[in-house]
Amino acid sequence: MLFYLLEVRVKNMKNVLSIAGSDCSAGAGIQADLKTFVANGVYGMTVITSLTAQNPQKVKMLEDVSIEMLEKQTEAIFDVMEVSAVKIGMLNSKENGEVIYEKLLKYKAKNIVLDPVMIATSGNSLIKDETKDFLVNKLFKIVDIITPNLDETKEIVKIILNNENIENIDSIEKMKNYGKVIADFTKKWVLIKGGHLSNSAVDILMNKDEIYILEGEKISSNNTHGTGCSLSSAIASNLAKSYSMLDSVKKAKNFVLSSIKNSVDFGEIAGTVNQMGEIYKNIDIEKLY
Ligand code: PXL
Repeated sequence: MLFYLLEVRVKNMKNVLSIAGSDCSAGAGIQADLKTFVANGVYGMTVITSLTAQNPQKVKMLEDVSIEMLEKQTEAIFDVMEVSAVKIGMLNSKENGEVIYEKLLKYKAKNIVLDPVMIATSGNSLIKDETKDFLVNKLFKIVDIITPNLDETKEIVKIILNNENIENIDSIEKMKNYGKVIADFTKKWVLIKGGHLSNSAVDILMNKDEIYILEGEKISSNNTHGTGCSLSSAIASNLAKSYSMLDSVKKAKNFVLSSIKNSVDFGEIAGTVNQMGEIYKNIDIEKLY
């Protein structure tokens, strides 16, 4: 009897790398990034910066990987793989930040999206203070876009202006002003995420010459763990596929919106976004295999 093995390969799939922390409950971090890559049709890879023992309520423990382990993971990828875009998430220690900085320069990495992760959804800090300075003064200068939320924007502006007394961001006007400080300082694209504004869900995309006000649908949900990670990873996926920065961000926003609308509910505790939600609605998995 003859068996024919039919091998179907996905042609021209772009490779995208996430350099980020692990969230064992898989709502955020590299786990969210990998799900985002799958849902966006790119081949996802991961370099892990830190392990966290956490659930949606609390980070119980955080441990950075060693410098050598971080170096080896990065080399293992870049030595042999084509990398069409990079997303950077949690970077706790400055030493780990320095490794990433050197490697990205060495390998001439392109399409770099930096999510300046500072605080977990549960409220625990995911970055050392000295690393914040390193991000702003070094890493920001070699990436293509930075995607801070309102609290992170405030922290970044404090560092750039060397002023502790920066007001909270409570309006679109302030988002624009603070965004301009960051864009002028870095000469890069900045996406200020306004999801935490009380009455709107406007994001502002800008660089030193252009500004786009991106209106969003505000949906009240308790299941938003992973939105920031998913957004930055989706932007990286779109850049890898050669979309412009504006289109990459707009498509990523649509993706996150549908991931929130299809979120996973864990009952009492906060739920998480479901990156595969839209796809699941359109296919019957039981019939596939
Ligand atoms: O959402 C930011 C984030 C990034 N990376 C890790 C996280 C979180 C939030 O919880 O745990 C590992």
